Amino acid sequence: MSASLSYLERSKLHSNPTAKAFLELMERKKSNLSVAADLNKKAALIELADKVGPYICLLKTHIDVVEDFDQDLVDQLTALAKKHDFMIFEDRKFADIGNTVKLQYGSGIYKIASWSDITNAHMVPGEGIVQGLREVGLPLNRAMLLLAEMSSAGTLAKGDYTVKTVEVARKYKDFVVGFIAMERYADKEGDDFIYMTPGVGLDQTSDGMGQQWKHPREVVFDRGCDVIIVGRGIYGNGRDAAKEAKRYQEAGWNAYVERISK
Ligand code: 5IU
Repeated sequence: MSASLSYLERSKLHSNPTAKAFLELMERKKSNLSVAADLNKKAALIELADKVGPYICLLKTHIDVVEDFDQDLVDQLTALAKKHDFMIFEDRKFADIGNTVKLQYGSGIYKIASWSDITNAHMVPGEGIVQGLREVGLPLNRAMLLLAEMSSAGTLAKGDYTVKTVEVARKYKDFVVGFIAMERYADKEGDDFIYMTPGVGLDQTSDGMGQQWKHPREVVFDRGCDVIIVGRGIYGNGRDAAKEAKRYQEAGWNAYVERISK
């Protein structure tokens, strides 16, 4: 049901302020594109964020790969998020018990909760992981996604694991606002999850290391997902990142418009 509603209509169904603001932002900017900025130098990451900023709704980071990380990087990224109107998603994939993830999320060098609008976690440890992250994130108005599936070949996140993950998300809807998933699951009354999908490419289907890339239309129109996450398709192989981002923004948005008008 929610696959046929506009992002703006769906923003009204959320109580989580980040989810609400994110869906409004997507509509305002006409973008369901997230760029996966897997770069290991601060300057390169800032340059990419500035180039693709006008076309994206969400910058996905792996902050722990940045060799020269410092607080100034965070300050610059959050300033770019304001300038270009996008949100930040630290793809941390927490995977420990509740008490440990609380520390990993709120403290350490990165202090992820202080700057990342959205983060995510594996369900392997059980629902304590959500309770731990929620304790830190909710007072800061943050949101999280659960990893219900992965894009890589041979992933163990499937079947019953995925079903149980969705059940936990329903229990903590004030904080768990969506999934990393490869397709949209059947809605239950009151569901409106945001589906974000990595493994998206217009030109190639595989990287030879297990990654599998699908066309944006397959992801958004056929499979009903909401956000396409694109990395190397935009910045790899000396590509013109701004030009590619525009191309992916249009492909993702057209597939969404087609979906809600069917
Ligand atoms: N990513 C995946 N698959 C997954 C999950 C995360 O590719 O199932 I969860 C991340 C890894 C990388 C980005 O940061 O999404 C995809 O980048 P490429 O478009 O360059 O493959």
